[in-house]
Amino acid sequence: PFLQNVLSNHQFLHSTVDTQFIDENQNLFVMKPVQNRAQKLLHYLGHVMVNGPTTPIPVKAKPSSIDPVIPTVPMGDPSLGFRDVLLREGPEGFAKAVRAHPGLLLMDTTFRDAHQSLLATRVRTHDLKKIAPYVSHNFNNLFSLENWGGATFDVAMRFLYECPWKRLQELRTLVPNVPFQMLLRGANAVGYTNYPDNAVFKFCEVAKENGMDIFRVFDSLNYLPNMILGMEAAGRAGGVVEAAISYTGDVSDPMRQKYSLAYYVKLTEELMKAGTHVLCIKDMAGLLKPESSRILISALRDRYPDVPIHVHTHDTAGAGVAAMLACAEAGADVVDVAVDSMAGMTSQPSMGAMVACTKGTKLDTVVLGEKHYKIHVQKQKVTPSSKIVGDLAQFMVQNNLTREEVCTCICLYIHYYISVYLFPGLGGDPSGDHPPPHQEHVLKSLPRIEGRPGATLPPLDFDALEAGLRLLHGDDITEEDVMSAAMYPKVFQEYKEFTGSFGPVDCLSTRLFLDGPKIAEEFQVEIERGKTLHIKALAVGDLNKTGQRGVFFELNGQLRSVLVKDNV
Ligand code: 3PY
Ligand code: ZN
Repeated sequence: PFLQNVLSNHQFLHSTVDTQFIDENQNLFVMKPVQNRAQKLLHYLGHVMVNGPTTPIPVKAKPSSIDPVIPTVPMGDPSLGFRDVLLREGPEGFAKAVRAHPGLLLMDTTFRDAHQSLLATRVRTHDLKKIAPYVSHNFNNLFSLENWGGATFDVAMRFLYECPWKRLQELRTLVPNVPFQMLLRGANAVGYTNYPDNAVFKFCEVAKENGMDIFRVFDSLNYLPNMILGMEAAGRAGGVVEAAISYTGDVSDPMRQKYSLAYYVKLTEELMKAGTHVLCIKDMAGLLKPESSRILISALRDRYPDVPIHVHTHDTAGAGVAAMLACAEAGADVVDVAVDSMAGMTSQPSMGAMVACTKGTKLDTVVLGEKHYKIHVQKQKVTPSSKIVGDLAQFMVQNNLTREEVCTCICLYIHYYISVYLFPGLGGDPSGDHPPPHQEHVLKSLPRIEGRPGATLPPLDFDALEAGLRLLHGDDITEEDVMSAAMYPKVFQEYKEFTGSFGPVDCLSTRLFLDGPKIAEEFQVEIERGKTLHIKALAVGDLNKTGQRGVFFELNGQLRSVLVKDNV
């Protein structure tokens, strides 16, 4: 109608009207096709109603049929937190303030590792956003909130059909006062293999621009060149660098010499030389016990009195709280916990337990009062080697293979996962030798990468990548999209195709997203600020001759239908 009106306007047609404002502000006339997005969402909902969830959920948890009650927050800004120190003093000043803090500090992993460990990383931005203001107002004394990186980047696009960058941006707006922390897999960034160096640098730069503060950098093999590359990328982006040593073995057992105290002390020395702001012990398999914690942390504290020490563990064996208390008593500044309802088992130890165990002592977290515990909101080994080991274990079980058979036969699978990825050096080098089957035996004549794999990869051509994406997906490709495609080209492509067909599914509540609506259910979907769709699910029709069903809705008071192929 707008175009018709303009084209029938005499003045406009004879150029006697000043249209300079329009010429200079053409973006004002880029109208978003609201109807189209609505129709796409109906198509998605119809699809879920006919065929069930589109997202494989490898955990037994089901979305609750009861909408959670979101605790209210007072009007006005939340109290200041450590982020204010960071913004004011920079990473070095932040590290000093952490070290000077009298009690024990906590990082809350609920938004990242806790659900990565317990719920296959399936917690959606929609839900994180709802609780974020409460976290900002009540947990302002946290060292940090781990809410990004690790597997969340990939899973957001691959299974939740949402943009990981948007999650970061939106949470940043809602939580301005608590530092955000992410997990960076060294030269593997948030992926499973090395990227060209410039891709890792750019990734950290864009993450920092979007609100990330602290970068925990690790390598699954503690391969120093891979770690240093990640640390440099995080540091150059202006982030707090937290170099993380992956912990394995048992430093309290004199019989276990490969990963001894001397090994960790030496590695720490290298990381300190490389310039880390914070030192982290990353006990990703939950192996730390109180005695090994005491031995390790006191040795590092004695040698490096000024650096903040941060300890990460998993409560897999149930010893998490005991181990973290021992770490704190031996001089650790920060330990990782998750809110009680998302703690324990393969997740982090419970926040409530840590708070209660330190209350009234010199380690008092001073963070939280009792009221916070009311909030209810198989993993071992470390990525990407955890994936290789998991895949290999599955393959061995499926094919009934013994350890000896794996060591002697070179079947297609082993050829791929071990000889193509691990043994040629794509994953970096472990300390000492690879375990049997030895490299030469598996590799035979295949080439072997010497040194850090990313160092020999050609730089990524961001301009060419962006141009290709624009061609495929249109002009609204952002810098963040380019980085998503750089990390996960195929996953990004599928994510764009999915949202191209099914619209902004991230706007749906989690129950609607996973289960779809019940017949006669009425609900609202806010597709953008101020644009809310009022939808009622009316009926699912009979199967027609072509194997499809009509699904009927009321959309903003008007009857709408979509045809869905019945795959069941
Ligand atoms: C990840 O890389 O996602 C991890 O959580 C490693 O422990
Ligand atoms: Zn972890």
